[in-house]
Amino acid sequence: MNHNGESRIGESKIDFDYFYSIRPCLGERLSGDAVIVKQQDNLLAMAIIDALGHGNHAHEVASAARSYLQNWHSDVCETMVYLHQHLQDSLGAAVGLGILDLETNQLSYTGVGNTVIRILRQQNKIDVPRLYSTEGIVGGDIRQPKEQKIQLYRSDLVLFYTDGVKEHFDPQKYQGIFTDDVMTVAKNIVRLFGRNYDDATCIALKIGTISDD
Ligand SMILES: [Mn+2]
Repeated sequence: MNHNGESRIGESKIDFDYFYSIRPCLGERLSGDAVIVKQQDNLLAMAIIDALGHGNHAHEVASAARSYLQNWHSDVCETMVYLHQHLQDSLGAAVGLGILDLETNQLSYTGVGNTVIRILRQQNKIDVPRLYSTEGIVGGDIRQPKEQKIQLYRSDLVLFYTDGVKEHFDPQKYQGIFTDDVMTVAKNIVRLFGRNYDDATCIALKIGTISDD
């Protein structure tokens, strides 16, 4: 579950570092949440999946979604629609999909259901536009997915988490959120803000150095 990534493209260089932490619901051995982070050329795809319910059955649905997403498309909405079709005979899932262009540092996002994407930016407390998921259940009932784009900058912290983590947790309640490494951040968010009676999952992605030399 520990991954570090670095990408060098042409003359420019963008580093990123990520880690994800998945903790099953109290009393369950398997999680109904799943994560995939996969780089292909200059694109980094990230998905967070929260299958309906928890336990074994949810785990199977989440695993099916995860396997399917091994072959993601560069268009987030297209990927979401295909995944929706793939999960049609299942209980369904909430899914957040992000694709980061490592040349431009632009993040495309689409989400269905109650997974959360949150971007924390430290410098000057500049407000970062919020990205939203639309209502629905992937595999059940969805509207046409909407793509949202945001420009990321060095030291931005991108968090994806499932509803087992408090949606509006206060980052101020975690002092080291901007200074700790991504492994510590992902684990601490689950530990500090997770609910015991649901699967709780967090992906922490930190944008690193961008240089043209
Ligand atoms: Mn959940």
